Amino acid sequence: MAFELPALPYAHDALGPYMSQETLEFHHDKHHQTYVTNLNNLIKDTPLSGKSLEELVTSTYNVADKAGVFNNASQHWNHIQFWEMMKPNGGGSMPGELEKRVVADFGSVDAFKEAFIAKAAGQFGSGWAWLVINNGKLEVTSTPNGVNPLCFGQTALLGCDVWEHSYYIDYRNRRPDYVKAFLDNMVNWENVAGRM
Ligand code: MN3
Repeated sequence: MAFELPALPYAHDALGPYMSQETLEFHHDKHHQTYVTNLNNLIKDTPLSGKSLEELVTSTYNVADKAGVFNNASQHWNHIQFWEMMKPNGGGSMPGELEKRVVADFGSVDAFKEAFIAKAAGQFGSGWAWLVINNGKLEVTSTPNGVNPLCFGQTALLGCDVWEHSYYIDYRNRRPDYVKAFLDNMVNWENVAGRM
């Protein structure tokens, strides 16, 4: 079965002004679609064609002749999570059980946000910033290109796409402003808490 681009869980203009309709039209309809199309073409009529998306990501990570499959499979997985991790009128306060764990592992919600923005800003070139559960503890990490927490056996609670295609139309080169708006105005914290 070929993979398919999932519909956005909200209208293209629903995240404005923090993420514009134009950004979502390019990012979801064109960039994400391209990963899905490339992935389907790469695995068609190969032994990989029956595998789940998660299996494709973990079994091709760091496998030299499977880099194309890995890049497109991981980016397909990353973007599915990314769209679900946002909602119109997002941000605001976290559900209690998530906030408790954030405070326990980072000291405060503000300290977590600072650490997340710093990781996102410090990722050189394209990649992702993550809030993960690693060995039972919350951590912020960043990964290059399409690499994601599945590759390291971590649970991804939140991921922020810091490829320029995710913010350049709306924020130009101001990546930290985009990540701050992501945390304060776009994140669906109920979805994040549900991943624990
Ligand atoms: Mn992207």
